[in-house]
Amino acid sequence: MKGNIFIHNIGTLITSREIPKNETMSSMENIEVLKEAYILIENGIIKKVGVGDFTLENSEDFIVIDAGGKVVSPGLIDAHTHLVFGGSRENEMFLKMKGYTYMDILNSGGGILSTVKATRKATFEELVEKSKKVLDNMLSFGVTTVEAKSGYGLNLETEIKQLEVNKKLDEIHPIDIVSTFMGAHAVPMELKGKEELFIDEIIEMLPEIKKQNLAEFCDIFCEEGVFSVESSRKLLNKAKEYGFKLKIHADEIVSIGGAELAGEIGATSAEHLMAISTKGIDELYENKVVANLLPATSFYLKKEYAPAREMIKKGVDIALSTDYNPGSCPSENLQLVMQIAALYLKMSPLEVFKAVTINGAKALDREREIGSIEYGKKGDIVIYDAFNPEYILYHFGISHTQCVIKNGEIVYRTR
Ligand code: IZC
Ligand code: ZN
Repeated sequence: MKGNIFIHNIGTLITSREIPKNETMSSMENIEVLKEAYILIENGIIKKVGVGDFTLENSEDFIVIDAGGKVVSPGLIDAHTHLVFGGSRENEMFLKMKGYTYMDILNSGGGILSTVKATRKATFEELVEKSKKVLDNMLSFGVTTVEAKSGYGLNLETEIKQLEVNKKLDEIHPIDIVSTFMGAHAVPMELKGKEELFIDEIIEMLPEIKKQNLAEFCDIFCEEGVFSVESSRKLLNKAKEYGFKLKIHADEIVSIGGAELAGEIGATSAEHLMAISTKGIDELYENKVVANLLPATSFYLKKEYAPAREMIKKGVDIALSTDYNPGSCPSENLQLVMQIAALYLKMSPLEVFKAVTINGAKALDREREIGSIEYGKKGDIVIYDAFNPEYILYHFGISHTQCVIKNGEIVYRTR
């Protein structure tokens, strides 16, 4: 029967179900881990999770998988990507080596603006084909849900085209797509120097995007030299009125108060946060904003890493995502992000797994449906070719995925 799977002989099952904290755990280590466990999925939904022996009745109705004593986790969640775009920007990598910064390149009409040109030119079908390949790679790393932002159109027509590509991908690919409208990604060439005017244009796009039900979240690149805190406040408050949930690219390069704004407006998540202030950390904590950290971007741009340990000490919920995009993170490898987080953000294995499962779900307001292996949630599961979680973080640069199950069906398998 479709969506019926029984997985047994699981050596270590990271269910990511949140459990009460005790004094030996950090604020991010309170997730359940079971030994010698099994999972029963019926009609795509998790029906039973347990340890020890379990006799499966009517086993002929189920696909039975012996996990061989290996590690199993919920399907991974990549809660921040710029998935859909035309072209690529390998030329910038070598400009950066000559000393040009990300912002220098953007200010001279390259960077985001060169991707805007290529995305405006690309057809709907071209964008679908190109992004589908990326989703296949993501799936091979164990990812079963992806957030995808627009923001390479900077006009209504192309922003809608990008969001329609998201919708199409959600229909044709096993990975679930969560759509974010990010028209405020950069000021377009044709309005250079006219940030306020452009913000008003973006605000005018909101009702159309909402009417066509093309995005659940609204996001903005709040950064020195891109969009100010005032512009971000204006746009995001309007978006809230129209019923969008909010995200904000905050304190990536300079600390201008983006995290504080995330707290003030009740954003679901704040992204990047490499330059966050202590006050910003307090605001995230007090307003229950998820800190969505993107350490592969720090790695790629050779920049500071976000102060994850300070955030964890305060009690902030951290998610980890790729930031997959053609400029600052041309990689869709979420397992590499996990490995970088362990090495450079100094996160423990449980903290890392929590960040890419249940906290990724919180960053997308999906924690009631996905992100943990417990009764009633979607049957999204990863089986790793590894016997302990530490090994997955230690052996870096490869994919440890052995099998991915989405809604109770096998959608990727290496052996
Ligand atoms: O295309 O450079 N940071 N937006 C904000 C990006 C990176 C994507 C890009
Ligand atoms: Zn981003």
